[in-house]
Amino acid sequence: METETSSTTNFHGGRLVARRLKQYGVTKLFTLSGGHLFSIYDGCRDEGIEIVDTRHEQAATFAAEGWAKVTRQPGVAALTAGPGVTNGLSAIGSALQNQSPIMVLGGRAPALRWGMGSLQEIDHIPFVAPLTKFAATAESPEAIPGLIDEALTTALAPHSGPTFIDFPLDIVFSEGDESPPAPPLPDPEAEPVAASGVDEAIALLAAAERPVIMAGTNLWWGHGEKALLELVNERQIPVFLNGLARGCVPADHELFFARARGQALQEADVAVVIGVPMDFRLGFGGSFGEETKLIVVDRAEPLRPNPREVAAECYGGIAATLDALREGTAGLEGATGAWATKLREVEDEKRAAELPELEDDRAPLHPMRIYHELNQFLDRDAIVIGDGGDFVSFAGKMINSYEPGCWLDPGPFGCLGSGTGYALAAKLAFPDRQVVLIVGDGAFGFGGMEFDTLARHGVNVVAVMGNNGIWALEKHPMEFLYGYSVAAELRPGTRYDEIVTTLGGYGELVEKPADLRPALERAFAAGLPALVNVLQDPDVVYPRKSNLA
Ligand SMILES: Cc1ncc(C[n+]2csc(CCOP(=O)(O)OP(=O)(O)O)c2C)c(N)n1
Ligand SMILES: [Mg+2]
Repeated sequence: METETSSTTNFHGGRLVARRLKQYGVTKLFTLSGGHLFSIYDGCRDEGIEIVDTRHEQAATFAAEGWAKVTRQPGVAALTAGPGVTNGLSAIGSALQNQSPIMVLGGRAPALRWGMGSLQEIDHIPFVAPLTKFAATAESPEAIPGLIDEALTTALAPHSGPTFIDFPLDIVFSEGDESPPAPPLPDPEAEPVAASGVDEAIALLAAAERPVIMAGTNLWWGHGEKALLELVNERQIPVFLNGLARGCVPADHELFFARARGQALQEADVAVVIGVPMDFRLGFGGSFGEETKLIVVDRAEPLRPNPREVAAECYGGIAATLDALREGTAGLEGATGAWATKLREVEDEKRAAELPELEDDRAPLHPMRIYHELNQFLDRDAIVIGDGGDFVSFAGKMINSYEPGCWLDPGPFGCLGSGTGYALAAKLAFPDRQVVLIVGDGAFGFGGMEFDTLARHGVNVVAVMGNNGIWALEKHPMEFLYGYSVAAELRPGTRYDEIVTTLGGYGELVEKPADLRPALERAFAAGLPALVNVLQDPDVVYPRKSNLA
């Protein structure tokens, strides 16, 4: 198909796509087949980009997001025209709210007959644009490399997020010249210190007696984990983490706290809020005390205005800004040990109160017992992925992260079904590490067929299911509010493990606590994607304050 000319080289559109991806170091394309994508596949085959095909486009798109989350390199999915793209929308919406840099490539009905009613013809751009930072249609083969440059650059630039290009069938099958080599992509480590707010922040921090740090996902996207650890160590500031920041300070660090969060954020005189919006997870700012002075550090201005007054706003490179805060407060009094000691007492007391639940020997099992057993299996660098309702809330509490990029949850968009896609990508990116999927029986329904994908591609993820036969995160609150529940039941005791076995994986049912550990041992040793289907007590209610707002 290629013809050499004196100054430029002609390639078909799909090959132009693949050549650009290769220049940027992309090694995997997550997809589900469709004729509109054939020339992109052909290009990937020629360029040595691995095609990983799933059973639903949502999973392919979540896999692209999972790839981004664990590698911090852009994840790429290709979705066929029309229903392929619409099936990917929930995952694109998740990537937008998680600020995950992904690029979605769409097939598209031919430009030549546009508007005449071709198969799967629909204009994606108007409905994809609100979910992305950039959405465009390739108008010619020559335009393809430049569009990919723009889409990947935009995906990675702060705030990072999803981008989209679709390729009309006639254009992606035609030949065109390749434009000059790909320019370098944005480098988060080179982002400069915040242009303003740093002096105010230093003054606040230097005078603080009860400082805390609350850090979230953009700390990870902004490559701020090393700078955070140095700031925490040198200034002795207690730290709380959520989202992808989990693990940026190891769970066994003397200044890492989790259970003391409510009290610490309320009583802090100064809180440094790093890379996390003050959304529902932080009570729209109300998680901090009324008197707490806030320092907000992020890669760029927040997408929504801060919901409460902020004393110092520092928007710029997270690592450079945290370094500036550390250096600017060197030699100053700073936090006293008494504050951290008090929080440690609160933390220890709350953890001690949980001990009986860890040993709970009821059958079906208590979720805390399940995690107590699982924790004994996990390596320090295990990647744990949560997909479900209450079962995952318990995991969020119980699973410790010791390294960054080890905890993947759906994030604030809260989309059930992200887990199998995330797990597929995480294990492909790190084949030698444990990748464990924590999945509710409800959540399994959205992506369970991806065990076929895992089996076909030889991706040995171990899933642990909390099978309570209900949508617990909905059933319990509805009963609390109305005294009854509807649309909240699933079939009790369904043998989801047998589905996995049928799909070519390894499955086991666990009904009693004593059987869990040996089942986990066999699952990890199986050399196949595995599901340990653990029957879980449906009457255990997760102690949550609110789940709707
Ligand atoms: C796509 C999608 N649909 C519905 C919901 C609402 N929802 C949130 S948690 C939940 C229950 C999940 O049930 P399961 O996975 O069995 O976990 P459990 O709460 O029972 O532990 C539901 C239905 C959602 N977040 N995402
Ligand atoms: Mg359930």
